[in-house]
Amino acid sequence: MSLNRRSFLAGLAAAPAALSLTHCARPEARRPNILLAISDDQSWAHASIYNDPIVKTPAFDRVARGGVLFHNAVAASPGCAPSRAALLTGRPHWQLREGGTHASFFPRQLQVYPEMLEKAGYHVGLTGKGGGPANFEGSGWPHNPAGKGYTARKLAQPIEGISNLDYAANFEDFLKEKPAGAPFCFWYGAQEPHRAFKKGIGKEAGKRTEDVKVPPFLPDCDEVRADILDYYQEIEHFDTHLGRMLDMLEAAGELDNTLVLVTSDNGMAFPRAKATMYEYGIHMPLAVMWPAQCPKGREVQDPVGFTDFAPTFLEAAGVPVPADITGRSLLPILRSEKSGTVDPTRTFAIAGRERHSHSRFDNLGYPARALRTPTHLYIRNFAPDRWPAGDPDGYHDIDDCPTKSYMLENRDDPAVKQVFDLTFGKIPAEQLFDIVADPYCLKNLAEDPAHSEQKTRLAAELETTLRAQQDPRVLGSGDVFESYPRHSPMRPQLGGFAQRGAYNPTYQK
Ligand SMILES: [Ca+2]
Repeated sequence: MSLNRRSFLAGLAAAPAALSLTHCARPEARRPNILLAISDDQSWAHASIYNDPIVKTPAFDRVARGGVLFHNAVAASPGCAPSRAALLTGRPHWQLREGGTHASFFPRQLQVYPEMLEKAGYHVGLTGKGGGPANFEGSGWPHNPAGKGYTARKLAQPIEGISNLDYAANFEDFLKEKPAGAPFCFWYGAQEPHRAFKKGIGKEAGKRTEDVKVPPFLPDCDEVRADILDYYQEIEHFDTHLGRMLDMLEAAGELDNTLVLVTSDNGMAFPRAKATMYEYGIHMPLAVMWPAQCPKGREVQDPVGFTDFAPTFLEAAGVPVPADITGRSLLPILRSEKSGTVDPTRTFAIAGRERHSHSRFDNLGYPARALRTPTHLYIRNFAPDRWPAGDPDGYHDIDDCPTKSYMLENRDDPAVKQVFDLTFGKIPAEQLFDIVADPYCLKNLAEDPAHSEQKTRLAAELETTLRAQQDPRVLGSGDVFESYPRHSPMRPQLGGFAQRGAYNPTYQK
């Protein structure tokens, strides 16, 4: 025992009054700050601590090492707006009416965790991309439900394809406005690695195409490898600003009592990833730390979902969790000392999708739901007659990009045709993947007799859960998802005069 510690303890023994003061001032007795850092369109595998050989994510890794690295985090949806809506509300997007739909209204009466924390005395703010895209103003919100925006500080040298916001500097401005003694809740929403990328930005930074391990659902060629490098470069931009924010908090002595959660909203904007229910669409990077309260250096296999984040933040802040929140707080996992499976009652997480971009006749979506266990992914497609990647006049549910162009141009090349058909072609009503053996979701086991018992069990579990949550999609009224207004641009060549959800100012919110 050091002399300092011995004299400190001796001092406590001699002065009981000092002990009680010390007790009151314990860091864990204070409400924590909440920092959410969310990238845009990043698949789970792409952080250095997940063993990606190229991308460097020291800030993400720092949070993981200082707390918990999750191996089975599942986005609520493979698209921005529904996934972020579930994160904000703690509820699945099928319970949120227009609020769970891409680019629609976001009902003002929805309860979101940043506003609840603000009412409880938190200093709340946002930089970058919050909830949405959605028409928040038209829904009566004073600002994005993720918080009041901080946008004054810009990058000294803007980079093509990357937001001109200096996210970390805006966080600094936000901290300066924080009333003394108040905890904060901040949403850092990077607009990276959302497309478009500056072509060649990865190579310019010294990354090498020969080092890329191309997921086998994409053609392996230089064009795709270079596209992946550009994606990595944008992830690093997100991570750099997170690192600056962590350093600021550490310098201010605030890091120890800050609950930091780092994730993305949906998978990488490549074919068979974003806007699909496959692993690279819904499996997310996730690292969480709260040094004052949570044992560090752990890796957890429990499946967790985006509806779990809001109740985690509310519980940590001592704010009652509303009864309609379906997610479960992660605090028991975070406070545990265990690695591996911490809570054996967490056996699966669920995700779903409806309408994403305007990509099908009459503005139709691609309704699907999925149940993800630590070993299997079961997907139910409710309209298998539709094209999963969008109608063939553009396959617009896949973001335009060099990889997509390459696949379209070379679709008849035998080296491309198999992966092209797999992703751009129609798919059956049920899909089952063994994601331990097949993390790229290439082999559908749904019709394999050896897996029929497994499939039946997972299908029943999904159905039971969705019914309990009153999902219109399983209750026979799924058409409601096709009826909500869309505020983002519509493609005139799709649907002719019958554009469901075309903006209508008289629509009753
Ligand atoms: Ca996104």
